[in-house]
Amino acid sequence: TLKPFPKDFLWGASTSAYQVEGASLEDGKGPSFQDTKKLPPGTADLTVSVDHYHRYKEDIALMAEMGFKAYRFSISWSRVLPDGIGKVNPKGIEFYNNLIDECLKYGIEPIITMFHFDMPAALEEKGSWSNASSSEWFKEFARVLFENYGDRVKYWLTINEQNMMTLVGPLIGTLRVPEATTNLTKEIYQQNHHQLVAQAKAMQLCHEMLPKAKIGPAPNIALAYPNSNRPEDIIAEQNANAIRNWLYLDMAVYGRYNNLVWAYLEAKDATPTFAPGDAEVLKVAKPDFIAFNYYTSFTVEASDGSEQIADKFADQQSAMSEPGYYRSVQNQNLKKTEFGWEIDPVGFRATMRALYDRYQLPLLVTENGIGAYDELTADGKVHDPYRIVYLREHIVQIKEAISDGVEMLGYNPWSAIDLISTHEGIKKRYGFIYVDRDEFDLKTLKRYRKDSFYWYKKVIATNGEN
Ligand code: BGP
Repeated sequence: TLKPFPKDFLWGASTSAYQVEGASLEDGKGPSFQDTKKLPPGTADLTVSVDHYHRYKEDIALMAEMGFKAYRFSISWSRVLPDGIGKVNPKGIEFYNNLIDECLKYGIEPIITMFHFDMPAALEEKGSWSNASSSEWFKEFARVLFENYGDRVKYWLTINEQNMMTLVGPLIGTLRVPEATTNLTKEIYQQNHHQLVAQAKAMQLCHEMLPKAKIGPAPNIALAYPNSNRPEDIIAEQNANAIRNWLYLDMAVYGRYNNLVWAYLEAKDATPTFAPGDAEVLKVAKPDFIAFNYYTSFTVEASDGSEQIADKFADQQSAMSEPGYYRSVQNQNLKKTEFGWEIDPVGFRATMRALYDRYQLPLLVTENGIGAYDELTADGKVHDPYRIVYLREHIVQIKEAISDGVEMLGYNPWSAIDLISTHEGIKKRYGFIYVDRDEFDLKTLKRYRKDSFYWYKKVIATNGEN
């Protein structure tokens, strides 16, 4: 028999600011990269999103009805600091004060992501993460958050999916490439280094200012599998795990660059430059837990480097390959979602075990879920059995992992409410709560409870036994 979930397990769900809030230029908010970026064709813009900014009370009430113990959301940097640095926007501070208080009113623990893909436009103009001052900008932003919300917020996440920004930044759209760039890999990993330092400074500051708070990184972690038992594929699998996963967490936890990644960067003449003080803060700062997003596993085979990739960032599969190190391939054992993502609940268990074995820190799941074309029926229902199946299968694997001895803090799937997808607009829905809007027609923006809403409510009420 499997062990039960811990009594104080943080059941909840996630969102991010630009994907739900809207009010993109209201009440003094400065534009962020999300407001100025070129949208993927045929997708909604983020001026209204799902209007969480104005409807947060109704939304939190629905989360409370499901029995949420936690709500993971992000703070829009440019709502709080319209220029990214300097002047604070009181209305922005007030909005998150209200949001936090609304959660606490229902006993919902706010879990705050400090950065979720939305660099203030004013800092984009200064070079974004390529600017060596970016870690200081982030530290000062962190200080504003800790000063204003630290009395009530216990769980902090530094940077959402830093590894995805590094590996597939051009696909997410978060990468800024300065004109003078001659070695793209070097530029990308220098930006990555600035983010690692930014994270370390925020973790250190958090522990100085808020001794009771807990803070951790939130990368997207998916264990890499070898496509066969060919020894060359095992080497590829090790390369893939190092470059995709361990780089980020080895640095966060042990304060050192993973040796396989360092060797890879040396081969590309792309090792990052350390500023004075970087090595020390990276060494000293420590996370209290590891948060991670998991949607699918990752299968690779050996690559001799001879394959020609015309445009590495043309699609996710080639973007996730590293010629000469590993090639991303489809896993023939797995089914896929409507949007082509492989479904691998057992890989979730394998990922939790690997993370805990390697780092011995409690784990917090900050994203997991299935994007689908949900349909609102004439009588106001949304039948989403595929979501219930997907989430149930993944929750069972958390139980397995707990029984394997892994320390789990909580589960916050993507997403609490329908929101604008990073690549596909509103048509790719993830929420327990349906929002009545189309890509280009805002309709009523009314909220509806999906079938998965009632199911998740039972899951939480029974502490995961349902
Ligand atoms: C993660 C991001 C989220 C969210 C999710 C689903 O990478 O942290 O912001 O978008 O993936 O991805 P998508 O919207 O592309 O389906």
